[in-house]
Amino acid sequence: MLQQADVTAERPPDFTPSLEFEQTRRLVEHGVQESWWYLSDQLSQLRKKLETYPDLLSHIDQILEEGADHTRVTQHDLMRLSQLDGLGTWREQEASDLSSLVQKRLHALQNPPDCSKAKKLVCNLNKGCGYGCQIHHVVYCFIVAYGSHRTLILKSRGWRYNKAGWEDVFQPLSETCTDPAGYTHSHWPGTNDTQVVDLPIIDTLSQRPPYLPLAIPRDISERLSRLHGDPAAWWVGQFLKYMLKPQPHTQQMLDSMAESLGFQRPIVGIHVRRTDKVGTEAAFHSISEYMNHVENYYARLALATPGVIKRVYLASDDPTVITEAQKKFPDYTFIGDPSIAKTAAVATRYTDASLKGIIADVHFLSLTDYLVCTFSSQVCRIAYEIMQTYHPDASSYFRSLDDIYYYGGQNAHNQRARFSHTPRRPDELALNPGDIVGVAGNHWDGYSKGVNRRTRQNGLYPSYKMEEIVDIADFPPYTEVDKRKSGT
Ligand SMILES: Nc1nc2c(ncn2[C@@H]2O[C@H](COP(=O)(O)OP(=O)(O)OP(=O)(O)O)[C@@H](O)[C@H]2O)c(=O)[nH]1
Ligand SMILES: [Mg+2]
Repeated sequence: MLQQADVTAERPPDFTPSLEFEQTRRLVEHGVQESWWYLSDQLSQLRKKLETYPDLLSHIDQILEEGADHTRVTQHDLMRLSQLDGLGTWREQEASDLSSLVQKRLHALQNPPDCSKAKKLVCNLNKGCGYGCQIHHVVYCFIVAYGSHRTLILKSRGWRYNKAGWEDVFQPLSETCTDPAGYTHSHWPGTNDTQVVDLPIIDTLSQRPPYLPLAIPRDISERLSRLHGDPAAWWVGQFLKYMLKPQPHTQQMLDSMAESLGFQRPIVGIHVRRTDKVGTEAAFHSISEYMNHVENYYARLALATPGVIKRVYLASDDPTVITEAQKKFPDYTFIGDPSIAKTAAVATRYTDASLKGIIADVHFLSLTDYLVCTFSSQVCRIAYEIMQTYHPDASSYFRSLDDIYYYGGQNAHNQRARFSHTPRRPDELALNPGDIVGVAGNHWDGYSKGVNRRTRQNGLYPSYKMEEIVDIADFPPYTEVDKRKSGT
């Protein structure tokens, strides 16, 4: 978190900001960021056209440097504003209350009074893909379990990362109910009376329920939209919080690594996904690209806390990245273990040692103050989702070099135009206020790409004129659980 240690206002009793106030505050934060991305990209383009005019070049470089600083100071002040008048203490309390509410519901769902009679949803961990993808697969199962009010039973024997299964590294998803047995069985969706339903992977799911990601439950939607800038990521994070409770020996491994690596905050997390991913599903990005954003983060932090040690936790499946980073950026302290990256190579990826490595990397990435990575990788998206469970609202504590946040197999992600837009180039969308746009991505230069659902036109549009549409779905009520005292 960018520190605001000097802002300590207490929360007045019963103080809650309005939904509109918090949404507008976040729009301003995004607007400042998008404006600078737009201007700096335009200036860089102009710079390329003026390469034969050295005087103009140095003037443009000066604008780029000082403009970045203008932006950082405004962002610093906006961060302070988000803490003033009791907003900071309200947010802490609200985040903690909402998380407790959801964790209590998940605990009740997973520990039914009589397992032999409980409605169950069976999920097989062995999806043929990497750890990040498999964890997201289990989250999807868990969300469907919550949405269909069934206890999630996880089958994990013969897991490609660890033959002994999930419980060898993480605690079981239930203290009382892990048996898939039942009187009646069916494939998804089954009927209300079917006791045990088998869930396929999201890729082949037919009869998709409306509550798949990025949807959040209606009964907490207003509180969550007020609290958090990315409610869908917060919601997914709550499932990860419940699921990824380490077994004692896994916890010991993480603790002793934290000690031997000297993991300490403030720290930025970088995830560099290479090997099988590059050239197939994502582009190559040099370490300098990641470090530009790390520099920017530390320049902003220096406004509040000058002179901090610039630490970076560096995770990768390419063991050469860490030595390269240390050589090229000697004023940074890089923390990371090249032997972990070595085990992440495709040839040794599905081994016990590799599993420990990826658990540790995701854990430490999620504990950083800011993430620089490619959201095309599930590894970094999981770290971002878990990060949301450690802060009241860490929705802006990241910079992705490629995709925006998404969930594999998600329902449509839409934005709404707040203002009209007249295209200035042939590849730009025309927008009327209220138009719904299906988002494909952000180009991080002031423009996003997507489809205007009214005109069916595909193209670029200015990100600053848009607002996010939070997908709100009906889930079953958990009012009986909410009424119970904690711990029962
Ligand atoms: N230890 C470690 N392992 C990694 C790292 N990056 C990738 N890996 C390994 O490579 C696997 C990548 O597969 P997935 O988890 O499916 O993630 P992805 O390939 O980035 O994402 P998709 O292709 O979209 O599924 C991980 O699960 C790890 O086993 C890293 O930074 N550290
Ligand atoms: Mg993959």
